[in-house]
Amino acid sequence: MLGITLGDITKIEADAIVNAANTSLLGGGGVDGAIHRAAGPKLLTECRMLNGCKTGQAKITKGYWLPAQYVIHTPGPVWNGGKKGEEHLLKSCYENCLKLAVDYGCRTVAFPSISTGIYRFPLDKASAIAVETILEFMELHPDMDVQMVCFDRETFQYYQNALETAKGK
Ligand code: AR6
Repeated sequence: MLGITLGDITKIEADAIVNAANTSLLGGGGVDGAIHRAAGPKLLTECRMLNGCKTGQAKITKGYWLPAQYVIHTPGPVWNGGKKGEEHLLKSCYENCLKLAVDYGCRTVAFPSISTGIYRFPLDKASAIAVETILEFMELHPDMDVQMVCFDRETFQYYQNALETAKGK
């Protein structure tokens, strides 16, 4: 099932939560900062050993003090007008996170709205890509339980609309 919720992803008791990281994987602002604060300093220690991550790819760590067992870190694309492969890269983020989740036996996975904060990806496009990619993946893995955890009402509304639209197709 794909659910859309309003809340703080650091509080979610999923097998894995996703971090909208940067390519250094060494922390930052936004949801990345919140996840590192809530997980505690050992998360950064483990991240230092990963040698970064390319945009659109994903790497996994333990969750430490988080209620989630794992954190899947993915650097989303910075929005630069849409002609630099941003949409394809954002789709890759969702796909690669879900593949990694399956490889690690995770059934419940929570995503934040990747790239729509500091990276400025337009919410209408990002929400449609996220919802369509997750639904496509779940056709092959129907037992998975995925939620989009939105931090504000505007984001929540966009993802709800995207889910309604996708269901109507
Ligand atoms: N729970 C859920 N969503 C959150 C939370 C939270 N606790 N905090 C913020 N969000 P952003 P990006 C939402 O900027 O655009 C970092 O510095 C936020 O409201 O966190 O992918 C990284 O290190 C927005 O809807 O990520 C990178 O340098 C969404 O999460 C850069 O920011 C994503 O916003 C990545 O930028």
